Amino acid sequence: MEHLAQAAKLLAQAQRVVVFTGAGISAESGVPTFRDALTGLWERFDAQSLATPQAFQDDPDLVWGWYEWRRHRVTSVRPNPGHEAVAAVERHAPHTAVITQNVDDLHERAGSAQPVHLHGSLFAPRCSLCGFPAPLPASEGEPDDGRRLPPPACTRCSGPVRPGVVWFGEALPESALEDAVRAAAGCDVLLTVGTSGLVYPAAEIPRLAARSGAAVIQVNPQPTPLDPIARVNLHGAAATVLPAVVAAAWP
Ligand code: BV8
Ligand code: ZN
Repeated sequence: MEHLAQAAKLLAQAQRVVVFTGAGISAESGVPTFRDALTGLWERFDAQSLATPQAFQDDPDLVWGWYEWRRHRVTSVRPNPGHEAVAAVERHAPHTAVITQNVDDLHERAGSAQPVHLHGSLFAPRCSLCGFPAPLPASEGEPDDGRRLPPPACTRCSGPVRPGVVWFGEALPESALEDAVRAAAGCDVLLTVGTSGLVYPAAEIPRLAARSGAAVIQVNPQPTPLDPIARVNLHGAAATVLPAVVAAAWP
């Protein structure tokens, strides 16, 4: 059976669906994927060295400037038909959990009720010392080429405010990971979209679903390490493929 029709059939029959997303689903909104979120000022770094507590400790202005540039970029773009198709799955399938590795708010803005953010969010800064939530800085417009910005001071202890994301070497939020594991272990279908499947423990989620007997459908223009566990591999862009699968599953 043609791949798209096979994916649509699996989704239409599923009682419990997990949609697992990575940076690729936001690419067509104009949000650079994690690998290429390094332009201008940050070009000479690789994401894994910049997205760390050490980098923030060594150069808080450089790291805070990168995240503020990314946050403004997200604020200035819109969800794409891929995000909207994910919200449509939630409306059609009896039970759907959206688990994202992304730190943008595009799933929320497309209508997804409560996406689980395994790696935190650009929109939840907090004090790096006492953890107190910090207000989002008033937007002085996108630092287009990006620039170093001194992080704000915590209103409670004056410590430097940090982005509300999970850095390499940091543990994921316990409740988010627990929700994701529970959803993956109990679903019939896991739809993985736009992730390289390289970063752990998040990358364990689709593999756990497959081990628990779920059918994994992958949407990605490139092959990824998840290919072998996918029942159906749809090689294409999320904003094109996802609406087509949803239209075929729920005509
Ligand atoms: C942890 C938030 C332990 C920040 C992110 C050595 C030292 C320390 C840790 C490790 C180590 N070695 C390994 C580890 C573990 C490490 C890890 O997995 N490293 C990897 C690189 C080997 N993991 C961690 O450190 C994690 N924590 O292990 O803690 C611990 C435990 C207890 C107590 C203390 C500590 C934390 C990992 C979280 C890191 N934070 N994000 C930020 O955003 O700045 S990860 C970040 O990269 C993203 O969030 C995402 O999850 C990840 C990968 O990005 P993807 O989403 O997959 O995007 P990518 O660019 O890779 O790929 C895009 C895909 O989309 C591609 O496949 C492309 O083909 C596709 N695509 C493109 N266009 C489209 C498309 N698809 C569809 N449509 C399109 N149009
Ligand atoms: Zn504080």
